[in-house]
Amino acid sequence: MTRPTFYITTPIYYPNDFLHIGHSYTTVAADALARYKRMRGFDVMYLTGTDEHGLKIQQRAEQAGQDVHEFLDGIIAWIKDLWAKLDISYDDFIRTTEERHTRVVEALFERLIDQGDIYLSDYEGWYCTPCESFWSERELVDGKCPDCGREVQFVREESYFFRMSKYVDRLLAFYDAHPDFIQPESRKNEMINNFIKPGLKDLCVSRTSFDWGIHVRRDPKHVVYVWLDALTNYITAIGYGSDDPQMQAKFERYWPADVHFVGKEIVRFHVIYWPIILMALGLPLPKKVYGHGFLMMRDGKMSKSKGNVIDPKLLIARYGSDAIRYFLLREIPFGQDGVFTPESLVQRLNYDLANDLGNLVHRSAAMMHRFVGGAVPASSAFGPLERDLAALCEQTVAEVEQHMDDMQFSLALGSIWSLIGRANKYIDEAAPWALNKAGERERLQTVMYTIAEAIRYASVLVAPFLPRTAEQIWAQYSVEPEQTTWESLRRFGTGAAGRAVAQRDPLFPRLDVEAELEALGALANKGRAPSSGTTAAEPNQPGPSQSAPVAAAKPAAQNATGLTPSGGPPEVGGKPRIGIDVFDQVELRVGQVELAERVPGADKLLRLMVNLGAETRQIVSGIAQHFQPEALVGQKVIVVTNLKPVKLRGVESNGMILAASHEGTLKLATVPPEMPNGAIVK
Ligand code: ME8
Repeated sequence: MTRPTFYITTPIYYPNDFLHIGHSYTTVAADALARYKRMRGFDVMYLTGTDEHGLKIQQRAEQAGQDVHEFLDGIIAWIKDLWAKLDISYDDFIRTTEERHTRVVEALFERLIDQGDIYLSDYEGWYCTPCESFWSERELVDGKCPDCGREVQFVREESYFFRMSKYVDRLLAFYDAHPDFIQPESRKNEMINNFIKPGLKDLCVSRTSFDWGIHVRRDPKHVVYVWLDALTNYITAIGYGSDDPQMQAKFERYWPADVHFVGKEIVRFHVIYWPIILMALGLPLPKKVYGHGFLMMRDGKMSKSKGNVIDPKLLIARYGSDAIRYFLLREIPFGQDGVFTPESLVQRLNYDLANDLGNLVHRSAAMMHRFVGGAVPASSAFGPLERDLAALCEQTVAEVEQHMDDMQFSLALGSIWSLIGRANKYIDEAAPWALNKAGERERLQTVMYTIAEAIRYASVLVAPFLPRTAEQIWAQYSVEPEQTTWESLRRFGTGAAGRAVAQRDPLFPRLDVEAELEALGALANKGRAPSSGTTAAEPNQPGPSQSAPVAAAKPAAQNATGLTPSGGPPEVGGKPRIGIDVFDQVELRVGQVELAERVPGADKLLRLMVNLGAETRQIVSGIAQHFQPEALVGQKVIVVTNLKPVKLRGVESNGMILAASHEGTLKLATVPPEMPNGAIVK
């Protein structure tokens, strides 16, 4: 039986500079999905690569005093080394300077001219070199590029154009027939309203003002302009236009792509121009384009000139690749913007990785040695506690599958971490130390088996996200390969007994918050400039083994939590002063009330359904005496989104809304209506 295929791509990045943590974000997300799909039995094709033509690249090579090829080879080696360090499991890496690509682009350009889809005309407009984008006068903001705010140049030159306008109706019909094509859905209206409704302009697809690119065969003073060149990588890489029958079969096998992952700024090229190019070539269109949000720094978008770029290799060297992968995928709901703060990184590493997962694996191994001879014992019949944990394990598998289908990595990790939390709680409740003391051997063995089985579930579930950690746990707990498959998670209790368990250092060290914040501050903008001329790949220096502590932990609990030690500044309003890192633990987002109703039998409580962009949450709020429920519907509110869920009068509340209170009056804290649901409040 042939396996179903899954073809996933990242953008091909511009190698005009070293990549930063933002590029790593897309690549890590695609990697997690590719690994997950492989575990689910798909024949996966994961493509990434580099977009190597254009004026910008030519200029950077000149600045570096290098021949373009030499310049590019240096950066590409650096990029491949980055992906190796981040454990990116791509199946192919395409460079647009490769012959397999250039030859096909040349041929298809000729064909599109012959077909009348590409025609020669004159171009006049404003050009932003860093963004490789043309803008009309009307689109400029204060005379500058609307995307990056930099200077633009007026250009007039003979150019070839792609007749986009001819395909607009077919494109809109395609959107209608494939409502899931553009994800998240909110981006679809933006595309239609901003680019299609005002009248889709024909796209300039050649330039004569620079030389570094694929030349038009019949008119070689023209160089194929970068988006036509770039987008077609998705088909040339898998064999489109190849003479080799094996490559042709590969194209048939994988095309159309299942999903293109892109940042939101290039969604437009992927959902308008790319489908139209494919229509002109008579090819099927990709199934999905997912436009994720931006990873920002506190002071806005990352940029070298602002000095707020962090070199991902330095982060990996300090914390290990899994820690960085985890942070990127857990911290930011896929589709939304998110802010990278050193505080949030350190908190995630300390709480989720060191405390929750690391501690579960570590303390359990120690107990295996202390109580049951260092091997997983056989279990007797499960009691209620075990059945409860078993049910959660099986339910978590289903939840993760659903979230992965929706490409919601942070939610998938959230589900897995709920399970890890529950497993830790199970240990506290089942208290193996007490069973040991009381000599209840049979029960003790059942408990220790259950712990090992929960750890096996967690390790398999985290494997797409944290591949090294999964391998480490499997090695430590001697999990046989056939028990590390997704299918091995169908029934709790099928994991083998008798496996030896080794005692190892903790998987993740607990970090000293202050020392790390200082170190992270120093890491910012430590990326090397390509003009340094030393662009050859560094020797592969893997990060520290994840088991090796990277910083000596400072035990001072007050410092670790950011509370001011006694003798610090005076208290404010009765509460002690806190450090920014404590405040940063609170996640506040903009929400909109979609439903409000009284909780039966509770005169103070309202049950609200609040839309947070990526999800709608149920929140129970003690404000019923101040508001009519109907008056709240549609209101923008500020929600504390990372509170642990609680039950109020039997109704689960998953968050809290903020309100100001004064002398018995209560007013909701709100934001202007134009702030989108899910926006961060800080
Ligand atoms: O646009 N947050 O290349 P590029 C999240 N060559 N993602 C980010 C990011 C950030 N701060 N910064 C970059 C190009 N990215 C073209 C693409 S595709 C046919 C041609 C990621 O080097 C994100 O995926 O500017 C974004 O779309 C991409 O890098 C831009 O990479």
